[in-house]
Amino acid sequence: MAVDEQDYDRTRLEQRAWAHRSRLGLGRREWLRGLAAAAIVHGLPRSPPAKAQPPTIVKPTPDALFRVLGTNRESRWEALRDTPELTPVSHFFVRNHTATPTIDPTSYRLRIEGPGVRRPLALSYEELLAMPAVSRTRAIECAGNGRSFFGSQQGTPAPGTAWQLGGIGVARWTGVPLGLVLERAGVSRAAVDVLPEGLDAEVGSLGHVRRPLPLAKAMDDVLLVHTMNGAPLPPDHGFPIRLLVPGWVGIAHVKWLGRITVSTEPVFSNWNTTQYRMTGAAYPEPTTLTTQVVKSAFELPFPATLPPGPTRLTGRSWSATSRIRRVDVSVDGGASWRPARLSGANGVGSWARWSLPWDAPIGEHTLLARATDARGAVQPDRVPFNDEGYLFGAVVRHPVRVV
Ligand SMILES: Nc1nc2c(c(=O)[nH]1)N[C@H]1C(S)=C(S)[C@@H](COP(=O)(O)O)O[C@H]1N2
Ligand SMILES: [Mo]
Repeated sequence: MAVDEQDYDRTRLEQRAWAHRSRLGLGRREWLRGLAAAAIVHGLPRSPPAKAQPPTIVKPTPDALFRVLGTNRESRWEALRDTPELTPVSHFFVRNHTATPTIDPTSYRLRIEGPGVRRPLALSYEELLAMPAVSRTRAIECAGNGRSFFGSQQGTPAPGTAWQLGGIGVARWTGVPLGLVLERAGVSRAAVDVLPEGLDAEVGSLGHVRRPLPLAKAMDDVLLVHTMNGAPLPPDHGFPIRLLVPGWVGIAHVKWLGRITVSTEPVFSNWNTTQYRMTGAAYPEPTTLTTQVVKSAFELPFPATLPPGPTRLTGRSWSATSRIRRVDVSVDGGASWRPARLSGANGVGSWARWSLPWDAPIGEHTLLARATDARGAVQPDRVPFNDEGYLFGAVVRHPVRVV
């Protein structure tokens, strides 16, 4: 099997180091000693490269939990049904433009530099772990989540990764407020933009993943994340450090963060000029993608097959900027609607869980779920097309066969 043993060993050691930490109630220093041991193994001579295809993802991604989409893995909604509000790492989607890199935490540095800071910094992993941290429960969702429905539902297919609705996960992210680090770096009043950059391989001519953030957002609620759901950030999700940019499209949450350049002029990269923009006939003035839109998903296979009789339909709805106020469900292709019962935390930027009883009759059915958020944003029946198929927020028609 195409598993890189070196990567695997390292992951396992990290997990063991963390398990020790929680079992023995160890502090950060001891935990880091465990990670150092991982780095020693990491430094051992590796076996000669024999495999044709290096793996792009480190963690196991079994077929029961994920759909393979090139270098990415989409979560299956029927598998998310059994998960609590926080998506376990085992079920969390992966979007890699290239491949998960192996980063040695002992030599890792996060550089904060550029004309917008007076005191450039190079922070070690240990220094970052020792800084004051805050935790936020937030979704990370790919801007292209739902893209396949532009084709299957609106007859205008968009190029790019053909996500259904599994390009989203919610986690408890813990890390250092970026604003705090920028202040330590002596961010100047002339600073305008902040450009975070990933340490993964360059993406062809686009270079490293890097997408500017305005200073105001960077100083507001952005985190330098080192901990996901209470454990060290796993390699596939950005170990040692990733950005959390609450409410913003997935690409903003740069993984394997190596450098943050603070500029005194607006900066541009392919990642906000040619990619991740809304373009097309409906967008005569192309706009940059920023926040996500309201969406809903049934916790069922797509398409689904169910036995006849009473059942409970379940699903989740989410919005980048507010709680979910209501969810209406149709089991007859949109002819009639009933309100679903909301449950769970339903926090801002997370998701609401909902359910609705259904006495499923034999035959072919189309299920629909339409969410309204607390600000009154409602999922439309159709969304205007954009060339790259971003932000598909229309109500999805979910085919179900009852046999
Ligand atoms: N360095 C780097 N950061 C990255 C990416 C990447 O390929 N490289 N992918 C981005 C995209 S498009 C998304 S949707 C999210 C996915 O995060 P996840 O893989 O942890 O689910 O990471 C973002 N950050
Ligand atoms: Mo993405």
